[in-house]
Amino acid sequence: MKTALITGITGQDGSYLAEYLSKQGYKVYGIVRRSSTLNFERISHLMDEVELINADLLDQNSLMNALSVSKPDEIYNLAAQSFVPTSWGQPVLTGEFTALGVTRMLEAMKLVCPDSKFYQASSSEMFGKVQAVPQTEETPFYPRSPYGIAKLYGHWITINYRESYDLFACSGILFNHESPRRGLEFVTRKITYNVSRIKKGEIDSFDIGNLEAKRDWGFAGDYVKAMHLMLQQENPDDYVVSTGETHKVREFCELAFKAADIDLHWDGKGLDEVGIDKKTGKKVLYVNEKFYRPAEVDLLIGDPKKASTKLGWKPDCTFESLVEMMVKKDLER
Ligand code: NAP
Ligand code: G4F
Repeated sequence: MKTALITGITGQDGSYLAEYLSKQGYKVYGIVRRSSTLNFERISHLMDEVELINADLLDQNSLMNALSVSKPDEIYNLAAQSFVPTSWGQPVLTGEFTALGVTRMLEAMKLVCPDSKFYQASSSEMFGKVQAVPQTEETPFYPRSPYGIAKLYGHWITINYRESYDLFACSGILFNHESPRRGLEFVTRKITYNVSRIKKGEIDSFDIGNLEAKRDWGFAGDYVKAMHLMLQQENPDDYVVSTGETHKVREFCELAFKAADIDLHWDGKGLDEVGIDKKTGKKVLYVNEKFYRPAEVDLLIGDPKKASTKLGWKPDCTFESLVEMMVKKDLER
């Protein structure tokens, strides 16, 4: 039986990965930080299958202890401050978690279990102001947020530990991936959750930011399989994981309302633009400057060719099914 240790097991990806590895017959350990109320909603169905260890990315000793206790064959470093807007409000903390946290994990692995395999959760946010379309493993980085910059540090320190100490360390440059377990502050879940509340008559409307931003959105359940595949290869390497399609936030809104049987049409321009329910004439969506970013990433679209040819990975869930799945789950809640 193989053993895996997941940091960030309480997050969206951590929960899908724990589920997947457990089904593959792994003994799964997860790192959780102590808090005054339990925060295990996404893994409540897995509590008999996973073993949780208290540790924090800010605390080197606790990470070393987690590795000594679990003796993992594979380490998946998913923990991070992952919400881009928060990274402008808390840039130093974001650097501590999302950048230096990776060095702490790699140091712990180097000292406690150098023969383990390591996965780092890198991000398409590192491409930022994109230097090529589509983005590949060779595309130069140009991050646009303290989060993107912290992730770039994590990416390079992973490569550096691989080259300096011959560790089996891989970095997955994952494009946006979503699910019904996505945090409510991210745009996709914010839309599907609020559409379901409008449908149920709980609210009349909600506010949104930049409708023109384009993202390459996939399903988290598909993406965790790519993480696992990277650690099953003969040699460590870095891979772009994406669908190869891009869509505007505007299109996501239209499809989400459609999935709730509401035909959305637009009126006005820029900050005065509103989304209107065609049947009732009610305004259901307002553009609010509050959700604009100091520096935006306008377009992301990844080329998953390397992941497809070398890992044999491909996403199963389409953009349309992803939106429908998320709206359906929010309506059921
Ligand atoms: P998420 O839902 O925000 O989960 C983040 C996890 O990190 C949570 O379990 C959180 O624990 C944990 N964490 C945060 N700070 C910590 C600390 N100091 N010590 C220990 N644990 C800590 O993120 P996600 O969407 O699952 O993403 C997983 C990883 O992939 C992140 O590194 C993210 O930056 C990266 N990524 C995500 C995407 C995407 O589209 N989802 C794309 C590219 C890369 P609590 O529950 O205690 O807060
Ligand atoms: O859903 P978002 O907040 O995701 P973002 O910033 O792309 O970051 C996510 O994906 C990264 C991979 O590229 C991860 F590394 C990161 O951890 C995270 O998972 O915003 C997506 C887009 C942005 O352009 C934003 O300006 O949606 C736009 N947007 C428009 N209105 C909004 C809103 N974003 C949010 N969060 N809330 C809005 O009301």
